[in-house]
Amino acid sequence: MMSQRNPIPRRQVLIRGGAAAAGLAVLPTDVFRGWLAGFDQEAVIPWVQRPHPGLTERMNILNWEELDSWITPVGQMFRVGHYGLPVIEESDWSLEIGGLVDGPRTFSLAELRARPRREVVFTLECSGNRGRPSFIGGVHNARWAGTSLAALLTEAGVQEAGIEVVFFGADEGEEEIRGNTVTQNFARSLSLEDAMDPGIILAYEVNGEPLPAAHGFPLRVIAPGWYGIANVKWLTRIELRDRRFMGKFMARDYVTLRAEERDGETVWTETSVGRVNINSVPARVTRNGDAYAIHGAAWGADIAAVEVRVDEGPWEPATLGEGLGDPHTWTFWRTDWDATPGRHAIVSRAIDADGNVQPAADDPLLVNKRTYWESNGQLTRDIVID
Ligand SMILES: Nc1nc2c(c(=O)[nH]1)N[C@H]1C(S)=C(S)[C@@H](COP(=O)(O)O)O[C@H]1N2
Ligand SMILES: [Mo]
Repeated sequence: MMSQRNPIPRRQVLIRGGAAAAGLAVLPTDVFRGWLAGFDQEAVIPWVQRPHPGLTERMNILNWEELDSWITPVGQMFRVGHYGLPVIEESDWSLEIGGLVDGPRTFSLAELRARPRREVVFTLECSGNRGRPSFIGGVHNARWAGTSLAALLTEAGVQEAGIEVVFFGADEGEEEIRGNTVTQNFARSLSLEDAMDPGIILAYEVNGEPLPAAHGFPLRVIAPGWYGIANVKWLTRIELRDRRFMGKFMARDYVTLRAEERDGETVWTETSVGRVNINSVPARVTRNGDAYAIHGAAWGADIAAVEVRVDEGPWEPATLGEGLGDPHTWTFWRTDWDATPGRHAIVSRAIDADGNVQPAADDPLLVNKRTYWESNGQLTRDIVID
């Protein structure tokens, strides 16, 4: 579905503007703390488009200009809860495994912690991220620790008919479904095949701390390669079923509606939001003396290259840094920029190991999409250089 990569044009030498230092807006957070080696006194130049204060307040979305560590500190992680925040006491909590298994059972948190420990760094992105212009910080990269889901399922003995693994959270809400008002727990599922991916863990720690309440205490699913919605927090029950699960967050919300053209005919498709898509953003522009640099992140695929374009200039390759080689974490990138005074538009595009290119904002794949989830188009951000 994505276009193939074009040859990278040769770098063009732009004519530098002088007096760049005059009137530079210096943010309080702009002391560069060693993101990529080389500079120790970089100032961040703010984007024209400011983060949405309401979203920052409500969801704690990432302010890209403040991003200075590859691992997102817990205090800077965005958070989502569709049914509010359930507060769970460890002593009242257990995890149940049931449905089509030979050995249904419950686990205390201590029993889960006693199992083999697995750690994974994972860039978790809300599938609604980038769906609205002000929502561009719904992503974090954290180190999660827990225990293997596949091992637990294998031990429970999944029966022949069990094809679907449903994860229930403790959070619940009232839903109106075809004239019925019912109280439901948050739930998402994976096919058994997907759930047996050895990379998926049931996590009880993030960045070395027990999960904070907002991020799923005491236990959550961490499914590298899947959008945030699949990473069920406040997990209480895992249930094996004999047919596809069609709960609200599988089949009513988090459904992507697209028009696809086939032989000149429009076919409307609806798919459940699931695996992540390739993405990148320009995170911040810095100045150190006369030297400007554009820094960003790319994720959602095995990132092989990132290219950056300023105004109507050529696409220029960025230098890839931390995270390179791990398809489940973001890869940081940077490129030097010969900035000239005035307003500039900066856009990035990520390219994966198979040569798939992050779609342009006007790619039919995105233009023909009617729902806001899975908006992974190239992001253009504006900046003014004095
Ligand atoms: N139980 C439960 N799990 C949930 C959700 C929820 O509302 N309830 N929201 C999901 C969504 S939409 C996202 S983007 C991620 C966000 O994870 P975070 O809050 O740890 O950043 O949690 C997912 N897991
Ligand atoms: Mo989400």
